[in-house]
Amino acid sequence: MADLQALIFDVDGTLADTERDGHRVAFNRAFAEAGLDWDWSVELYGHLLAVTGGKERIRFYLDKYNTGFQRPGDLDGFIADLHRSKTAHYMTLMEEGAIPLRPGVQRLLEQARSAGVPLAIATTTTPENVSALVASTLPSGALDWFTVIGAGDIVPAKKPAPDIYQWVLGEMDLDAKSVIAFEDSSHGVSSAVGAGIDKVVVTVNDYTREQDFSLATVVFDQLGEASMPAAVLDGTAVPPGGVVDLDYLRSLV
Ligand code: XBP
Ligand code: MG
Repeated sequence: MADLQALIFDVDGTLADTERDGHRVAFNRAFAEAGLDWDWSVELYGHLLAVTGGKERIRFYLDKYNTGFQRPGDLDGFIADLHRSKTAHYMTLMEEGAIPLRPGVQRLLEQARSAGVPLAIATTTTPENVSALVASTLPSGALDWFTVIGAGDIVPAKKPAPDIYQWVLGEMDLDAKSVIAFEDSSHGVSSAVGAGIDKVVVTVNDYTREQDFSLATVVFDQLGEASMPAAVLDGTAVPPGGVVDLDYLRSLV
């Protein structure tokens, strides 16, 4: 049995349910501030999540859902400005404590730290957003819990491309077969699997519940606490007591 050498976490939808009440709201505030009458409803945002990355998502919206918009000459610059404003709004939302961590996340992070199992992040979102979420939900200095944070434009191709997981594995000099990735979306699973990681634990949310997770190792509703056991939605390896802990994760590797 290989050793479990690291846990690599996605952020949006996995550490916290940030999409509907975080990113979506921040996008809408940036649009309003820029004098745009765009409004990304909860439902429309579900469609826009087909594309990862905020700048890429704005472009996808214009290409597919708002084709009549009179585009400025410098579309890249326009999108970059909008996205900068969106990031600022998102960070404000996090400072206000808008989004808690998902059940079991802090427990598992702390358990891994105590056991000396390295932690890392592989996300599509902007690095400042990761810092803001961690600062608002975990003890001071918790960003240092993560040996490596792979985020945003550090790689050119975002999930479902494998680049961000490959980058994290390379930075930590890890064998893909000795780590576990945590994801909430099929794009995230594809990215991890594409990087050679064959153990991917999924915790679904309202936006991703119906996606195809056939490449995942196991699919849960959440990571579970003793008082709130996780339900296995797909997979055969059931954690004792419904709590996804290190013993259970080691048994997967
Ligand atoms: C997360 C995303 C992100 C956020 C927005 O995907 O798609 O784009 O929605 O973040 P994943 P930015 O969880 O698969 O990494 O606006 O900072 O790009
Ligand atoms: Mg995600």
